[in-house]
Amino acid sequence: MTADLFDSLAEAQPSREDIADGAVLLRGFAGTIEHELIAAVRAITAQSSFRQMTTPGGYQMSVAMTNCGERGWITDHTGYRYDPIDPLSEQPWPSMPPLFRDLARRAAEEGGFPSFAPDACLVNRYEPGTRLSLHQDKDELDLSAPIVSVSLGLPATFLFGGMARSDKPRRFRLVHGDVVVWGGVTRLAYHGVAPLADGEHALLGRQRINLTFRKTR
Ligand code: MD3
Ligand code: FE
Repeated sequence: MTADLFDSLAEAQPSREDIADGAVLLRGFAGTIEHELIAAVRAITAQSSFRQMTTPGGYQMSVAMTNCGERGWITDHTGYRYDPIDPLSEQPWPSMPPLFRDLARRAAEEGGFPSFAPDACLVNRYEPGTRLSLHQDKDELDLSAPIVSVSLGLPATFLFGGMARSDKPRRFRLVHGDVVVWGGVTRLAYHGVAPLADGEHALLGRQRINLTFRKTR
């Protein structure tokens, strides 16, 4: 069976897989609303474009990012933070589409976290060769809330490490439509994304888009 055929079968049959303590992989959970999600991403980026941010250490990230919701994650020479204003447009971030909110809430519930109310959605764009090095997400005040991630476009190899940066990461393939709920002790695990392999996605072309829903306060 080809990888593409396998992916389409997986999308057609949503499944639930526990991948770690508090982390649940919902294969194909977002597949049924793929067109609406992509249209919403386009509307968001028309207001707040994708941009490559620079870390406090002076490195330009290879992944391009934007946000929607009440606050957006940004990094610059001063640090990392959630800010209500997009520094590029100098306007508030686009509001979070109800479709996004509902998807995140339904997924979190499925993953065992009822009434998840995200106030921020970070939108990451990967082009072939781009990667996200191992890191922890700890800029959110309420670490009892999960993070919900939605993968669209080209498949990626997700690196899932432990509580120490030196723990050898496990590798997961995440494909278009996959949703993961990251909660519990997993919330502070190191994680990243391996350099994106080149390819062509039927709806998104040569890119992968990842949405992460967060409750930041
Ligand atoms: C596990 N994004 O935006 S999503 C990020 O595919 C980020 O773009 C990756 O890491 C991406 O911060 C991974 C999956 C994810 C997100 C947050 C986590 C996994 C996580 C937080 C804790 C543990
Ligand atoms: Fe992260």
